[in-house]
Amino acid sequence: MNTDVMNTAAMNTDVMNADVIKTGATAAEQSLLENAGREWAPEAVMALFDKSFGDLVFEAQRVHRTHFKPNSVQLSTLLSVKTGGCPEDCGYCPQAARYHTGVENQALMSVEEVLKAARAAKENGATRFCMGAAWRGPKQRDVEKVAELVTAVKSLGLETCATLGMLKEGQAEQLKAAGLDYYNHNIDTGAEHYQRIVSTRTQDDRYETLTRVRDAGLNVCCGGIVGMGESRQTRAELISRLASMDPYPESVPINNLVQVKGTPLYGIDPIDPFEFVRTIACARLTMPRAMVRLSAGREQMSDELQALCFMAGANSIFYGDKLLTTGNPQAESDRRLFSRLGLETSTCDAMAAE
Ligand code: SAM
Ligand code: DTB
Ligand code: SF4
Repeated sequence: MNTDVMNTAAMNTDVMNADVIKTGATAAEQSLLENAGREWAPEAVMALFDKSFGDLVFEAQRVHRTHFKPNSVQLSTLLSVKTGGCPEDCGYCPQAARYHTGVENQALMSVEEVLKAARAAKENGATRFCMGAAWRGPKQRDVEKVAELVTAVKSLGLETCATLGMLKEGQAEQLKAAGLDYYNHNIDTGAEHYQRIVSTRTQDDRYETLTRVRDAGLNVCCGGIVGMGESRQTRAELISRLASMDPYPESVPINNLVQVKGTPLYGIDPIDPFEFVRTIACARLTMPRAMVRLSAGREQMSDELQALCFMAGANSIFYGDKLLTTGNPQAESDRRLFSRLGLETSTCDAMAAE
């Protein structure tokens, strides 16, 4: 990492400390804006994590309001279009064939089945439909079939997203040509911790796919999972790596590990909820224009914790009673929460601050 960059980021953090939190002046906004598109050293992100909770959430909320309407949230609905039987060994994942989690394998769904789910998602208010497949990466014939699914979903007027694993040369372009808007591919955690959680691929493999996705002109959806026994330092590294991508991802899902019996991470100590909120706030501060998605793990969260996440800068969720294979709050209960918090739902395009 370039030391000038590290120093700039650290200095900006000092500026925030000294001038802004006390005075409420706009210097922090300025310094954060200047940082957009620059590298964020792990040390600089760590300095954000180490702030008092109130200062951190206050600052994140302010940056959020600079770029987005403060009370709008975007809704994405997930569908597992190919389930289970995955050859990888991701220690968090219920779909890895080698863990006995009770997930039933299901072959790639037909266009009709997917359209039915996508229509229901749209009727329920989702604006983006995200199709997930339990593959290490798609074969050429899989990409062709998924391309048909993408075109069909797009024709309903929904934004499209897919998460299919590692892509080979040319595949991202094929998906883009079919009408794909976003590709989700998470780096999951810090580099060292990653090797403890996944052994069948490297994090560099993930970066290679992310480069292909970016080069094909697709929007990048890339984030991680916390609550996997990592340290704060590791969380700071995750955020630093995401924020230092040039450009940083348009969409940043922050997942709280859903512990599934049979996976190696089942039974691990859960993350302190305030630390989860801090992670959201750090994502918002370092990637001011990204959609920060409060992702997996909401079913295990209280309404109050979710409200704190929205205050810390989350402005998107997965909506619908299922994630891929695990549960998510019922749409009805989410609608009640939005109403209690005075949140309105919106498309990404309509969310920019006026
Ligand atoms: N197989 C593809 C891949 O790994 O990229 C796509 C599907 S995979 C299930 C999508 C993402 O879901 C993973 O990268 C991981 O971040 C997240 N995920 C999987 N299991 C999870 C769990 N138990 N809790 C939270 N997030 C999880
Ligand atoms: C993301 O970051 N989280 C979603 C989506 N991208 C594909 C997946 C969460 C999966 C949770 C475990 C499951 O339901 O199988
Ligand atoms: Fe397979 Fe993706 Fe699950 Fe890893 S996260 S086991 S690659 S489905």
